[in-house]
Amino acid sequence: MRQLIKNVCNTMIVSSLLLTMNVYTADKNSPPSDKEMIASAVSAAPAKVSKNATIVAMEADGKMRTLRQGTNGFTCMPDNPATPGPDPMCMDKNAMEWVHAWVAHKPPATGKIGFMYMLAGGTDASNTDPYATKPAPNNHWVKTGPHVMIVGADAGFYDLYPKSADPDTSVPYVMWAGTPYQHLMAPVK
Ligand SMILES: [Cu+2]
Repeated sequence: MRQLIKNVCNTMIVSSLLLTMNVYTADKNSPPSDKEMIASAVSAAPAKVSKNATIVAMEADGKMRTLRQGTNGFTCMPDNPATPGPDPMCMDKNAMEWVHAWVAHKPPATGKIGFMYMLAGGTDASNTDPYATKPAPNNHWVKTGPHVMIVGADAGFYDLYPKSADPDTSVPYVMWAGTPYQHLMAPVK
């Protein structure tokens, strides 16, 4: 999901990525412009998907602001600038509802399987706690490269995959196993 680690290696990769994609201007402390947020958001999915997707930004109060209306049922969200790395995502309608439920601490709808792209990768504070914002002594950051996610499936689906607190992120694994927000993280590279 969206929490990101600050370490030298990652920051260097991120910086070069951002330079290449023209996502940020020279001043990284200023909030990104709508144009920059759109450029970040579309990097999460294949070009033909993100081209026709709705782009939304999450405001500080958790509300969504639409930056661009789309037509293909996908919604893309830019990198969260509060976290030091790229973590944009593009998702279908069911996954969008799932994200809303997660942010609101509400149970996700049952029987609504959703699909998300995170082709720019992501880093999470914890593989066990959906609301961790930083690593704990026994619970370090989880880094995942470009991946896709299946959310909202039945428990029996997730039972097919590893649920380690310290997962091998180079193969499919379950994040936040046993919580209402468990989901499959499937690398694509
Ligand atoms: Cu993810």
